[in-house]
Amino acid sequence: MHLIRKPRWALPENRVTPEAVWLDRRRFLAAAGFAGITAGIGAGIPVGRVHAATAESPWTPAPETNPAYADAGRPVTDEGINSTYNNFYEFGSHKRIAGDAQALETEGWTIQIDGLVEKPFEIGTDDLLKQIGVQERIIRHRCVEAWSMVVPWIGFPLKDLVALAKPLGSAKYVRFETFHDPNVAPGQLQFWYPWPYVEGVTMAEAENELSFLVVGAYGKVLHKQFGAPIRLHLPWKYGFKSVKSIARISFVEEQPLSFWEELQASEYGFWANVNPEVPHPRWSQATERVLGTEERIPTQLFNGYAEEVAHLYTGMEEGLGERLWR
Ligand SMILES: Nc1nc2c(c(=O)[nH]1)N[C@H]1C(S)=C(S)[C@@H](COP(=O)(O)O)O[C@H]1N2
Ligand SMILES: [Mo]
Repeated sequence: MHLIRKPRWALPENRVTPEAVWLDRRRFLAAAGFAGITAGIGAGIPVGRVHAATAESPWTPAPETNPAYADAGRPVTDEGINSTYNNFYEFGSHKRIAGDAQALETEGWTIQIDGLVEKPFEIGTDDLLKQIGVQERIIRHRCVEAWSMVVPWIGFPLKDLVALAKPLGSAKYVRFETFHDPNVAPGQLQFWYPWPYVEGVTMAEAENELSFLVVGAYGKVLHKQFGAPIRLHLPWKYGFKSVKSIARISFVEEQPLSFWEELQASEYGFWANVNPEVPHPRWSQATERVLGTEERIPTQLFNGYAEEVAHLYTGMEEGLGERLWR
């Protein structure tokens, strides 16, 4: 058989890195020229094998399930499926990053809290958990690539951390930054991406009950591929807003420029609220594929969490309408 080694960008569209393709011309050329770098990353992990390598639950008794989020309306996604199908570009621009993500050292992890706060400080995630109690929430997650899952997260409301940080009245947004260490995360050698991964929310969004800082899943310490030791989850927004492995949280006046927005502003906007009526340039958002069952179901406005968050966007065209993406 005669094999022609095509460059990555010559693959058919459905085989190309889902979330990341169609970069602007400058980045595209850089990507094409250095396609070789990515070739060896992420040797395949068998589908459905739990790739956890996590400690048993450090919480005794087990965290209580928040009764408001005890039922996501469909079954929890199988842990084996969920923990082997992840977006975590620091470890490669494909879904099978679980193995490589085990290189992440989470012992002694600290978060820097700075910007418009009474006094900037650094705090260990362990110390944070001594001060803030955790709960479980069974929550829907919807990726802009039109797949979804249900996860039993363990964590605490972001607003508890906001209270601890004591932001000044001038703070308008919260900016999150992932660690940056190309020695551990080879994806960060892909220089056409604007590392480190950054995301942001308004203060009102940060103080909403639904904004959740996640430190565990499936009753265990958070799996590394889920964004250990601490990641954000914003269930009414597309998944890319839910930044993983947070190393820095800043209170700022200007709207943060996120990783994806910086990469491709025509496809990834600041608000990114789930809305079945506003198609992404590459994917209709009308329906979603449920991981595990592979069922196609209709997508709901705000991913079904309108009751909690719709009021944040009343009269705000950008939050809902055609300007969703830019
Ligand atoms: N630091 C970082 N955070 C990230 C990402 C990433 O590549 N890097 N991917 C995002 C995307 S696109 C999605 S859909 C979710 C995936 O979370 P999961 O792997 O736990 O399902 O994480 C988000 N957070
Ligand atoms: Mo995503």
